[in-house]
Amino acid sequence: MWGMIATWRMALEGVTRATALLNRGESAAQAVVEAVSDVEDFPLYKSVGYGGLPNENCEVELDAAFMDGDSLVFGAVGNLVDIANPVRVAHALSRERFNSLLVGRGAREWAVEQGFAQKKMLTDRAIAHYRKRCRETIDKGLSPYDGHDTVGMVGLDLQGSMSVATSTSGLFMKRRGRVGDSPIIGSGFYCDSQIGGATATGVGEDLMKGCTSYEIVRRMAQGMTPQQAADSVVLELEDKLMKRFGRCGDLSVVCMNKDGEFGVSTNIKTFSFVVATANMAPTVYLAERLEEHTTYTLADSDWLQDYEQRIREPIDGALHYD
Ligand code: SD4
Repeated sequence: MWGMIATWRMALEGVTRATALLNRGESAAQAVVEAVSDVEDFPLYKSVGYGGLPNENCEVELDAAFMDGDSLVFGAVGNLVDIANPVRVAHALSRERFNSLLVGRGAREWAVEQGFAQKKMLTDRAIAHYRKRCRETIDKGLSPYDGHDTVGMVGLDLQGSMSVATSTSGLFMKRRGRVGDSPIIGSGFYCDSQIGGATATGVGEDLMKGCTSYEIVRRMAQGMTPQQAADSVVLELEDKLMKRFGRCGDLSVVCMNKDGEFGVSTNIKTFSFVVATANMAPTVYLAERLEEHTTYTLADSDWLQDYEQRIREPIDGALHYD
């Protein structure tokens, strides 16, 4: 059995390519790194890699991570600037004995030294979004932090090995130097091939309060199904934060166990995700919360078409897509 689950519709093309790798027996590690790299390269996905939205100083600072569920090694980068594929840097760091999590200047210096491709990651389109958001924040009082999606993927290969990878530009308009949950082991991602893997998207400041991904894997180890683990962790965290902190940001998670069974949970209106297994072609689902649990339905062709249109919509002031 092989399988893969990923956050958001934007993962579809990458997952589709990676499933061909998994199908012919390649490793879960390679599958998740290749699939996340595809998302990073696509200029119209505005929350990951090239074309990702900038921080409040209009700089694109990227976070990414990789974890191998066999050996539990991981690598992660935070605030990486102008390197084409942060997830590949994270993957390379996972092979180092020390310095597993590098941020800012140190992360960039190491990436350059290792020969990773440099690339200006700020696009005209992202600048146009930035200008628009500055106007909206002043005119309409919109939160500058709205608009953020992290790609996270869990993969299971034919050998029974599992891996997880994440990549994000973090919260739009974040403060320079801010690091979210995505490169933080246990919060944005966790994977153990003997149990399963999980990854999160949403407001990192809140996801980190629950060590969300580790907690999901821990509950799967104790016998919960992936769906029970995902829902119970998200519901309890939301409940706790509402009671003790008075508010709770967006929380969405996906997970898969070592048998290829998956789970999803969210506290937002529509959370899209992608699943593929040896028995199921890559499929986009839409998850929503009903009372105590999350349900999901197939994304229909209208939704998929709307999505295609939405990501291509012109933005005032943007001359090019990239
Ligand atoms: C962060 N969790 O940096 C990321 C952003 C994200 O959906 O996932 N948004 O906090």
